[in-house]
Amino acid sequence: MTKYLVTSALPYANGPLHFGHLAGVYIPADIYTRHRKLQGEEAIHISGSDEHGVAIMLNAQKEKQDYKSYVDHWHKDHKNLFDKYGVDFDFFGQTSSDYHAEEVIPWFNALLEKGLIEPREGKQLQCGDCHNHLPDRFVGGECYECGYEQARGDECPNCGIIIDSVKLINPECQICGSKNISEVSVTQYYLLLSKAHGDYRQWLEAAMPRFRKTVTNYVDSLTKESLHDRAITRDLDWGIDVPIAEAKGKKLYVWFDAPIGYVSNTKQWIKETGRSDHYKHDWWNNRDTHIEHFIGKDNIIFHCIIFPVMSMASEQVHTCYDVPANQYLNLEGKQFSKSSGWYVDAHEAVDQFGSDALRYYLTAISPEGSDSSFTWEGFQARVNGELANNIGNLINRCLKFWKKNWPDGMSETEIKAYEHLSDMKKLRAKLAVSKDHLDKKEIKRALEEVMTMGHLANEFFSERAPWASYKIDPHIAAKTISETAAMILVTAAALKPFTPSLSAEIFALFGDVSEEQQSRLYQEDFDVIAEIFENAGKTPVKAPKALVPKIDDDVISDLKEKLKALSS
Ligand code: B3M
Ligand code: ZN
Repeated sequence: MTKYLVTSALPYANGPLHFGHLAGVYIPADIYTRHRKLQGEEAIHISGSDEHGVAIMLNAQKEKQDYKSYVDHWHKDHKNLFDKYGVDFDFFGQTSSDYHAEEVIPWFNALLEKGLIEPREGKQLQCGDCHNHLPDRFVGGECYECGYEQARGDECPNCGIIIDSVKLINPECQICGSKNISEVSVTQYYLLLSKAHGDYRQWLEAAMPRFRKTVTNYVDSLTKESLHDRAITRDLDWGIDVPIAEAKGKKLYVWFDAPIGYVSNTKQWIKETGRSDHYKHDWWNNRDTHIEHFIGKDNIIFHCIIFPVMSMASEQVHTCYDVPANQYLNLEGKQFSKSSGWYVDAHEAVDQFGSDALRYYLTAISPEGSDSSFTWEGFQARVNGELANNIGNLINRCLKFWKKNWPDGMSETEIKAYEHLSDMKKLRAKLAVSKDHLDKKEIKRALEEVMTMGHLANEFFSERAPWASYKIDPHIAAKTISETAAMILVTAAALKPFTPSLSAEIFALFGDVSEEQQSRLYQEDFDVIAEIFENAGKTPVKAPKALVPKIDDDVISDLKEKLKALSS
């Protein structure tokens, strides 16, 4: 049976995460893993903080903190944010930990032994004023491809190319600001990707049909002709030591060790939970495992080219099955930017609105096929118009009516009316379609389908108009109510991967509905509905309150004002 090893990009422990990260990577990966688990499949969600690299060093220095305390701080902050958003991990580790370094060393050694790593003398920039060597983001300048003036020494945020820092135009030291920069010769270890081109292309050709078009097109054209060798060591004092004597003082490049974090964190998960399976035999090297990397589009090169080559050539782990890479999410049409204040604090937002409303909207606008934009008005419109109206209101109206008129429960025929209802078949089909989209990682379309389940229930409820039929024959109204409630239960199950806490609240209205019962319902076992009604004493145990609070206009205008003020 297929097992699912879901990973989401290890966020840099280097500053706050914003909606773009949540909508592009973490919420989709969480929804997907929840879906697999609810289906009764074996699935794990692995991630952790990415804690090495020059960008982190620069910021820690700026904050006058030692590197370890700096990354620990952001690690905690991110974990806490994920908790608030209901993004669950089976394990969320740290790449600055000993267990991670231990896992990385055999990869380097295997690649060295197989002739895929060799030392080479190359050019690097050095600052003439502060005398630091300037790998990666220690230097910035103008991109030689697109002319963007704030390119970084490792990549250009504008055109996305990987930058060869010695080619930057007008380079500037990011440590002291000097433009007095010269080229020096240094020895670094290179990963000889060029040697692996043939094997890599063979793998890619087979893998491409599984990838999204956006991923395939990009990677295919980038690697058709050749692969370029890349330096994988640096002269820094923060990172994993290069494990050979001749390289004393050198550290591994952050992107060499980071993806191995998926593997080390899986191993540590097993260790800390006391499980008996093996991280390689049972997961990473198991031919039944689908390894699926959720990432943003800026991480495609490392996940679709470099890590697969490292994995194949070192024979440490199997290569991935899929790389669901998303596009970017903007904020009111412009890129998120903490430094210029074009930014919403994701902690404050979830403290104010709760996880359901935000998860709902961030999924509804998920940048799956193309870039998309978060707007406060869009958030209000979709939460009020869809989640609150379509789901919250219906539940409120239906269950209030039930509680008021049949507080001591309904009769057996009334409570079982849903069994003969043709709309239940339609609902089952919709649930199946939604799960089908989730299987294919079409998260946004899956949610759209779930919302049509709500529409169906709403239409049914208003057409049957139980408030009117009650006056003529309460027995008929009772049936309509219990039938609508049955539809609500199925919809709550369908919503579970997307808005887990809202689903839990809906189920709680019927007393103790176990996780097992919720899963069975998700798996289309509608007999559970009778069990739930029966356990609850054939009446809801709790009167519903406003499940999805409406967001007022003045709340939204305040938030828009705040954004404007911060960014001006
Ligand atoms: N930390 C980049 C990022 O957060 C990087 C991902 C590593 S995944 C192995 O965008
Ligand atoms: Zn300098």
